[in-house]
Amino acid sequence: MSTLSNLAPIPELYVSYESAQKLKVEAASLKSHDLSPRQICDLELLMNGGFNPLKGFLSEADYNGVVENMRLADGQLWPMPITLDVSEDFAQSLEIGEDIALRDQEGVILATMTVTDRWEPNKSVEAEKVFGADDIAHPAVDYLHNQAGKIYLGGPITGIQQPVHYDFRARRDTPNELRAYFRKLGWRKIVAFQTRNPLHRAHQELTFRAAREAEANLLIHPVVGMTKPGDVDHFTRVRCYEAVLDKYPASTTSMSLLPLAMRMAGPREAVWHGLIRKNHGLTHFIVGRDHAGPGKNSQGEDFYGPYDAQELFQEHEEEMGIKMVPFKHMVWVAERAQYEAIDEIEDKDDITILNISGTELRRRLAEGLEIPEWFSFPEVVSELRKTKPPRANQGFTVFFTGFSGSGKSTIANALMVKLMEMGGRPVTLLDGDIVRKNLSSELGFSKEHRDLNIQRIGYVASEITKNGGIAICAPIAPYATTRRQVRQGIEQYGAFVEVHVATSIEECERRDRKGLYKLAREGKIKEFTGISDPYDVPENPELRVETENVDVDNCAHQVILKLEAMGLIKG
Ligand code: PPS
Repeated sequence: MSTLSNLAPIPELYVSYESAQKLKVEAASLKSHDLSPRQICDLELLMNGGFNPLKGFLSEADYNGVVENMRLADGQLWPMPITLDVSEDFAQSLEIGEDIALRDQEGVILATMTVTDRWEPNKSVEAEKVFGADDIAHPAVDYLHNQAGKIYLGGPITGIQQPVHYDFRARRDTPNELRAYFRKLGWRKIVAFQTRNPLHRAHQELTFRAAREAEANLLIHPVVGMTKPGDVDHFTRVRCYEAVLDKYPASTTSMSLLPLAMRMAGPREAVWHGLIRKNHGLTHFIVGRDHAGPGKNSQGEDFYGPYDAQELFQEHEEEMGIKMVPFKHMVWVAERAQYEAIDEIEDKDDITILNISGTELRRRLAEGLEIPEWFSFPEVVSELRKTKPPRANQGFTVFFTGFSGSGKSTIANALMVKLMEMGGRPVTLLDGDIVRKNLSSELGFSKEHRDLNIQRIGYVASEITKNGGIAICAPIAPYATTRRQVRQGIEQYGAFVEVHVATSIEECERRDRKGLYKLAREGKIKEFTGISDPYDVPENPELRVETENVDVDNCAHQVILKLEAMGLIKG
């Protein structure tokens, strides 16, 4: 394999500017699919050649090959299913051979696709084969089962325009733009560093060494499409990267942002990342320990072995045409005041080795503790502190759930008053009845309507949490899956504290404060939770409060104590 890039342009799926203008008008009358954020990322890399050799969303035969053995139907290596998942209704409304318009979230037509294939995938098989387990603790498996549509459409794409980005425009490059840039600078050997995290001193040291070892230039190539839920947002990260970039020699190091939607698929993802980088004109790629690892499975174990990604990459390196540079685990040696690769240190017993894990870093940020200079750059730490203030200054949501008449609203009201008395953050109460009056007045109590109601509450609470406020929600929220979705939406921005108000149905019916239970028993109110409609008891709420023989003030106080224990409020 040559270690020099040929840097010739690679094929894109866009039509010329003139044809695009014409096609855009014609496409307005086609049936259209509104792309999800992940599909927009996939489409961008399909259209600009980042996913070369793909010419569109996978056909059924290509999909089967990719899932089974990482190969397209014609035998080419491709490890990740790039599929267009849609609803059953939309899929059924189409004829095979029909062209559809693909729109972004504002309705702008980005591309058309000729639908050649339509099938219902076996998602459990996809999860097992591609992600290693049918376990929703894996973010991509969760997406597959809980967000992706039931039916996949496949077919070639005709690109009309790139998705619009308003942020960091000068830092975004298509594969051909990067190739042209490398050509211009005369760079023929370039090592890429993939990352979804802020860079600290150890990263700088290891990328620097990787480039030196490969005698190559360095491209910091962070993912800004979609990363693992809970990661530092890309706005903050890019500001951090820009600060770190100044520490590298400008003549040999550059940075470009990649609009990729990661799947956290470990070994397969490493091979995928390699192919994408090859398409961007790179010759070498740094693969670390547990590359693109998704964290722990539902048994608390790692999904993949720490070196699985390196092994799979190495197996396919020759065919991929991009060389792996294995990532060294760098640690700070206090006595020598420098970073060293842990496996190269011979006098381990005589020296002090220091390291701060990602978890420890998050803890220090959350608690406003010191982050030493040997670990990171002051500019990076100050950026991180701005977006991740200590927990006691972050927004959060308290989500009460329980039967009608269980006492949710009363406790929620008492909690609101106590929090307002403490001051510091704005507090909003989203009580079941208030929401039904102001946000959900057209909804009834079918499963579909209840879910919609809870999703609306979750959305408002996530916005409040994101902006540093406290949201107190108090709906019945009878379905565990919907509560979990709301939790996921909120935990990106702050804590989600689920409080199960565990008053028994017998007690609620005995109290019957609104007289509704009587009417439900008489059949005058249908679908009544606990009487004629289900309630999934929360399995692991942050707090369960009993209300029988306990006064409201005490119940609210239990919540306050929990919030204090979680570091969300100061005592
Ligand atoms: S849900 O399931 O979360 O969307 O319900 P929620 O928005 O909290 O609304 C519950 C309040 O509506 C009244 N009500 C009913 N509850 C349950 N089932 C049926 N069929 C029903 N019909 C009306 C009831 O007063 C609930 O108020 P709370 O505050 O929970 O007692």
